[in-house]
Amino acid sequence: MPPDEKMDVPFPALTPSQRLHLDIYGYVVIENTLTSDECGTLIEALQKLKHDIIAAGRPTSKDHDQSTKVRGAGLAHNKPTHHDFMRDIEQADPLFAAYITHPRMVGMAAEIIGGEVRMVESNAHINTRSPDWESQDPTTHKFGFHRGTDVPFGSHTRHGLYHSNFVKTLTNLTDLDPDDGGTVVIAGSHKIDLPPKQLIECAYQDRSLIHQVIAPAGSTLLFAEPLIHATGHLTSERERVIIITGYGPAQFPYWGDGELTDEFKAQIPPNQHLLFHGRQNWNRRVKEREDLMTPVDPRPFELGTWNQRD
Ligand SMILES: O=C(O)CCC(=O)C(=O)O
Repeated sequence: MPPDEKMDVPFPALTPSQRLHLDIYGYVVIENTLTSDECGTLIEALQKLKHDIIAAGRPTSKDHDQSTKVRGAGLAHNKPTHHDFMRDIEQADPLFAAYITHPRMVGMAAEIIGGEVRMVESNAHINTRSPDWESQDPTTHKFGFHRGTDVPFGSHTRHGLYHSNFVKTLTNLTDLDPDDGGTVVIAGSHKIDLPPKQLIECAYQDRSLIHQVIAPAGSTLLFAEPLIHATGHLTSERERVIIITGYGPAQFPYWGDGELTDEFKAQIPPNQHLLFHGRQNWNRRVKEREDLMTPVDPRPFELGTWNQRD
């Protein structure tokens, strides 16, 4: 690929201690990846999308007819609920494309994947507490735990460091106090090749194995998808708004149900072609951190304008 077709992304994108945290636990929370103004504009755009999807009769992302969806996006579940999970949001607002192409997000994903990356899915959640929250005992609450790929297929180690071929950047746009339903994970489960059912049962027996994201707005949970995770238990009166990009190696397919319009495709600059279209090739063009102690590339990056990046 000619140099002018590569995006300028930080490498390494994590400090040594952030990298070690991810290796040990399968996740790390990075604060201040987005400013409060950036969170505010993203929340506004997501609320508008949610409003427009409801006004359009709650189309699901699985609808084959793209014309029923709202700017390419749809819901995971079409029944009215306290938890709206919006899928395939990549074209629904230029701000969402700015999140997907944010150099810090791309750089963090690339560091864990260990080479060139593409976007494989793009989602957001807006949720409040469930109507029956008062009848649920927080000490015995059961989460919707799952993993996105299994440990042996989804992971490799190089230079002593953990890598995964399916990584998410999940950014909370609202503050997450302990009652605000931040994502929960079974810490370290990204390396444990046992049936998830067993790991989940053990985590319920010893809840210290379950870690929850408690972080100010504008923090990103970077995690490897072999890590077992779920939406947390929300009991406060606040609404939670999060935005998520799933990244994979460049030769993986996009596995959402959106279809890029010709108008959107025409706006993709050459240096983001790989991120949106991937590359059909056996070569994953490895770029792996060689030493835990290599310092982070600390340059600040803005949400900015998605298709005007270096
Ligand atoms: O809602 C959350 O915090 C978790 C999202 C999730 O489970 C996922 O992206 O796979």
